[in-house]
Order: sequence, then C-alpha cells, then structure tokens
Amino acid sequence: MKRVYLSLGSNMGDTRKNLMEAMELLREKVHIDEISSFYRTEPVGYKDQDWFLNVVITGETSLEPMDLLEFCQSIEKEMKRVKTIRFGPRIIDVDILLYEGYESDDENLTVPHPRMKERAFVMIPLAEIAPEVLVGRESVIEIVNRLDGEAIEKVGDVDGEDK
Ligand code: PH2
Ligand code: MG
Ligand code: MG
Repeated sequence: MKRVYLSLGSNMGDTRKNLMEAMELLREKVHIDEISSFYRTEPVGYKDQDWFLNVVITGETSLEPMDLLEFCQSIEKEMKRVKTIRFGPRIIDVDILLYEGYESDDENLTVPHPRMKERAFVMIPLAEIAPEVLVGRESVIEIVNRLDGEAIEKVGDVDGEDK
C-alpha cells in the first residue's frame, strides 16, 4: 500500500455535496484516513467564475500511480464533469498531489503536482494534515509560510459547516 495525497475541488452546484460524494467514491480504492477542513477559495487561473470549495485528503491505496489517475478520472466522469475551459468551472476535480516514493514529469501525470506549491487552496489544507511532509526538498509548512496566494477561508469540515 502506498500513501497518497489528493486535492478535491468543486465550484458548481451543491459543492459540499459534490466533495462528499467524490470522497465516498474514492473510498472504494483509497483507504482515506485524514481529511482537512473545507475551504472556500478564490478562483485561481481563470477569475470569472464562482469561488471553489476545496479539501485535501490522504489515504493508502494499492493502485499504481497511473491506475490511481484513471480511477480519479473515472470518478469525475461518473459525477458528470463536463470539460470546458482550462482552469474553468467544474462539478468536481480530483487531483493527485503526492504519491509515496514516486516522482514523474509525464505530461499526463506530473507528481508532485506541478502547481501545488503556489496554490493556497492546496497547501493550506495540506498543512493541516501533513505539515512535515516533503514536496521536493521543502516541507509543506515551509512552503505555506512563504506563500502569498489567493484568498481562502475555512468554512467547516466533513462533519458540517462552521457556525
Ligand atoms: N482548480 C483549478 C483552477 N483554479 N481555483 C481554486 N480556488 N480551487 C480549485 O480547485 C481550482 C482553482 C483547476 O483545477
Ligand atoms: Mg485541478
Ligand atoms: Mg484535475
């Protein structure tokens, strides 16, 4: 079994329900053992769209990296994600951030995720569940401490919304 870190995001429809559904589907092949808080986040890349709800999870899987990628894509498909513009609105996005013992610059699967270090919507939730984990040579918390990213606000967690 290998430890993996995944980022989930949604900015269409019932975003909270979408993240919950994607996590349920992931459980078929990924033994999820930690889930960050949920964050409402300013869109990065393409600005003219609704804010996202983002979460980061970790768990163990026996899927090989490419099979995990296919599995994540099958969940996006099952949830009827429609591909529009790059970085544009989506019902669900499931991205592989880190995969234990694996690095790759394959154009279909770059690990660590090529843009994760600049993204507050990835690094801040990741720092909650894995502050000491390394991304390249730096720890998650070191990266967060120098990050000047987009706006991000904690709004709850799997158990419910913050009051
Ligand atoms: N995903 C993107 C592009 N921009 N911005 C936020 N805040 N959250 C996302 O999940 C996100 C994004 C492409 O996958
Ligand atoms: Mg993405
Ligand atoms: Mg994606």
